[in-house]
Amino acid sequence: MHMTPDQRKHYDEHGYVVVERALAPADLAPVIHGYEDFIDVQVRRLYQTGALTQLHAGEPFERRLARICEQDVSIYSQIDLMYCRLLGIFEFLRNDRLLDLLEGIIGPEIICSPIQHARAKLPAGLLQNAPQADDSTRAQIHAMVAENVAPWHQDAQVHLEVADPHEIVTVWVPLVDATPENGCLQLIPGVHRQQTVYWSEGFGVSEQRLPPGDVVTLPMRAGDVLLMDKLIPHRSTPNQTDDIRWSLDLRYQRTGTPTGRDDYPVFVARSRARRETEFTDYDQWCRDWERALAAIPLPQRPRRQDGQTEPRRVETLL
Ligand SMILES: O=C(O)CCC(=O)C(=O)O
Repeated sequence: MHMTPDQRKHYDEHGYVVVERALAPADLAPVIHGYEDFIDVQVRRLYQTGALTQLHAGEPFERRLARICEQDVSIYSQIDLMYCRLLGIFEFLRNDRLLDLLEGIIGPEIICSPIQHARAKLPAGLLQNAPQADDSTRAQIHAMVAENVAPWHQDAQVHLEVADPHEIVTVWVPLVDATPENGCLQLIPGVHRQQTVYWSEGFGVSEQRLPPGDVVTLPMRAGDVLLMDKLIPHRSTPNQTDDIRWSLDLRYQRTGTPTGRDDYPVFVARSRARRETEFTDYDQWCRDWERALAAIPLPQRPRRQDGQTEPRRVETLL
């Protein structure tokens, strides 16, 4: 599906657009089934060792991992896509419907940035449902639930300054319906026009430091896709339901531009000019991530050098 002129105009003016029903269930199914299979294998392994006393096999995709986490959190910590490295995810990163939308913004030469995540946003009340968990598990649950609530930030905060002048599009894809109850995204439109990185790595930006503007809450259905400029401030709110709000957030940009995280695997997702450069080697992708993470674990990646809260103006090069 290509972007309509109205969608493109909305993106330019507001710095984001939600494309409803951009993806079919068949586009998301390999990702969801990949996670279901991954979780099932891990659960059965933990059950064998006695770490889990229940399989929770009857629970649906959006709830099973939450029930598991009440007892053991080790699966949760492997869920992000660079650790899990599912074939379904690798294929999804090159999904034609996604790339068609992106082509409307970036043009036909597109790379997939390594700044990409799968999120299993846990219920805020998970700890209350885990009275039997030991102290260490309870502490981990507490931290995991907290890290799932993204405070106000711009995605430009999480790449190095070298990528500041370049357009980077965040693609946010809910795998289940995202609602105000389970912690959908909120954003402040139009801020991209100020061409300013407002904060550095200072996550947890206070409301007082936000650039002025109305906050838009974005409920989305599974199959909808949000495209968002890297300078748009956004956050997600706590998940007040019993289910997990699963989502992917991916980033794409024009081939040849720095991602600002160039120690990690970047690849050509689409090239109309040089088809042979499109990256299709799943095993190589796995090896590339393995090697990169062994060299620099994600928590130790280089960070921006500018101050925690000083605004930095950027001139976008197109
Ligand atoms: O999915 C979320 O809850 C937060 C996502 C986010 O902040 C991002 O993609 O930058």
